[in-house]
Amino acid sequence: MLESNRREGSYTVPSEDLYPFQWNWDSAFIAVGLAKERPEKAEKELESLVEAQWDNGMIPQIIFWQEAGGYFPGPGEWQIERDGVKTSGITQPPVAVHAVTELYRETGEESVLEKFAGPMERYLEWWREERSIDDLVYVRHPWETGMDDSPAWEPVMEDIEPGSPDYEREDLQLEDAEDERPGDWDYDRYVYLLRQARENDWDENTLRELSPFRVADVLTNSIFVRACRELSYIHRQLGNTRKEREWRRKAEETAEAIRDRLWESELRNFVSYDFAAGRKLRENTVAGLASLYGGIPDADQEEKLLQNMEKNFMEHRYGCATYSGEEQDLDRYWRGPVWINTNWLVSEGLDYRGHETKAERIREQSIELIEENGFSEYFNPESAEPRGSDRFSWTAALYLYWLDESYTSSSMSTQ
Ligand code: 2M8
Repeated sequence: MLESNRREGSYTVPSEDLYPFQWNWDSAFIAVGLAKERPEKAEKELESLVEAQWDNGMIPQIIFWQEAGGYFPGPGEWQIERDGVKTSGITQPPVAVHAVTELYRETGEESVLEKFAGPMERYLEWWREERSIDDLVYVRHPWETGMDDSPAWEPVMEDIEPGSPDYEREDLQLEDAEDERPGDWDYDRYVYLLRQARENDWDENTLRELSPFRVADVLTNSIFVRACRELSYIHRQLGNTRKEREWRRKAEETAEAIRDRLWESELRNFVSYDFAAGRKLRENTVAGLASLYGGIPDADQEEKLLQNMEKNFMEHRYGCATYSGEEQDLDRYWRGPVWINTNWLVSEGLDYRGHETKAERIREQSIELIEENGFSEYFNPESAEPRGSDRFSWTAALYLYWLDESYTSSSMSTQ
């Protein structure tokens, strides 16, 4: 399936029917999954991501290497072409840095580190320079978080008056899409934010003031911290002691800001912060649990986070649900279903912090879910029924990662 989703021998589309281009964090998860069995393909996957990197260091969310129908918003809507490459004008969480170290650990090839150290460093510097306020990184579109219609974004989206933008969705052609995909209310605002940024030439200085969506997403921040740690590890391997220390310090600065400013004791979870309105977005989502992956929580926070996880995210037949709260809908996108990439982030995080049994349970449940129901985009946590696209690449790639019997957590070497 991964072979048939690969294009031009280099990158893999998330799925043929719904997402016919290259996506940033999808490619990173795919490279993680391919690193052991097909390292040369994992390397190509990352090379094509880096090839589309903007001069300012940003790696785009979508790269339109070739024409394909069936997706909105396509290249015509974004209207961006740089050095002959068409892309979108936003990014996604920087999982790619960890994919590089994963590939290195599997192959032992120092050339991998030499090739990717520069681009990954420029990417993380871009986050720090263009997208951070007081040590927290922020996103300016729900698509940048990867968890597009998370209930956490609702208060921010409610403050946006999108008018009646003219556009046509393509995703509703998929069977049951109306019950599973984000609604038109969300899409009107997605389009509004896209067009506002386009009208302002994607200029981060302007948008930092103007965009109504400026959110320190806890998931992106946790992944950013982990990425800084992985970059520090890359520098250590390459003998760059000064940079090794510098990136470890940067990781710690953001980790501290998350601990101090994003903890929500009533929920026993970390939450995101809305810079535009100056408020916490108090929703209990898997994004907060992924703080484990960044090694964020202090001992007390960690104990409470694990209690919350057991009670509210592992209560179904299959864990982890992506959201627990009033807006929960176990069939709809990022509002409750189990996703394999967030299960990977949480289980890696649990291993990282020494909770191997809990990590193992999530892996076992994920493997069972996939073996009985296929490589779906997401799953209903109670009925296990497949949802979304049924040939979804990161589901297959992370399944390969877990299947490997000699599986050992890669995370320990960066501690
Ligand atoms: C979904 O997001 C795209 C926009 O980026 C969409 O719905 O059109 C999300 O699940 C995101 O996390 C994922 O990277 C992307 C491609 O799989 O699809």
